[in-house]
Amino acid sequence: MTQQLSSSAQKVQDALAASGVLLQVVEMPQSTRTAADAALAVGCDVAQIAKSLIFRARETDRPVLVIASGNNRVDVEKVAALLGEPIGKADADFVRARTGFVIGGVPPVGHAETLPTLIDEDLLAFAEIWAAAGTPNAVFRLLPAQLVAVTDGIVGDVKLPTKLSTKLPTDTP
Ligand code: 5CA
Repeated sequence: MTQQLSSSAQKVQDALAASGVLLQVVEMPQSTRTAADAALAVGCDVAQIAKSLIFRARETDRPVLVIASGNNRVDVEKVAALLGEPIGKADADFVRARTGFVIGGVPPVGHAETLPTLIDEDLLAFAEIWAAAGTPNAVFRLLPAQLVAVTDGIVGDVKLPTKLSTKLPTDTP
């Protein structure tokens, strides 16, 4: 049985179909607004959630899409170096205006305009991953190679190094 999708989720489903991939958007009863919510809802590791984060290029004012593994934080300096332009944070209004989607549902495809896209290389290690599909409770499952193909993204190192310890040496007894 095929479920009736909300219009935002249908936009993502249509964009996927137009790319020629057989992927199915699903609307969950639970929230998938954050990576942690999405992992809980679909029953995968949070690292397998492909977070679609929008940044704002400082010189050209264009939106930039960074797709990161759910438990990584994005290093804006690394993204700027790959892009060749400094970037800053985007606010909720900018995200909605330039992608056509609200934060918590921003998908990797189907945006109002074509976005330069960078993909966290850590996502390539998984057999399957999950991405947002236009609303805070819509997602779809895909292969990492399909994410690269449908977004035409550049795969690279975009993550902040993880802190090994927050303790100062003086904390040690
Ligand atoms: N649906 C899930 C993944 S399937 C999802 O969209 N998760 S997310 O992490 O990609 O989206 C939430 C992200 O939106 C946060 O990581 C954060 O970077 C961003 N965000 C949250 N609140 C704001 C805000 N007020 N302004 C700008 N960005 C925000």
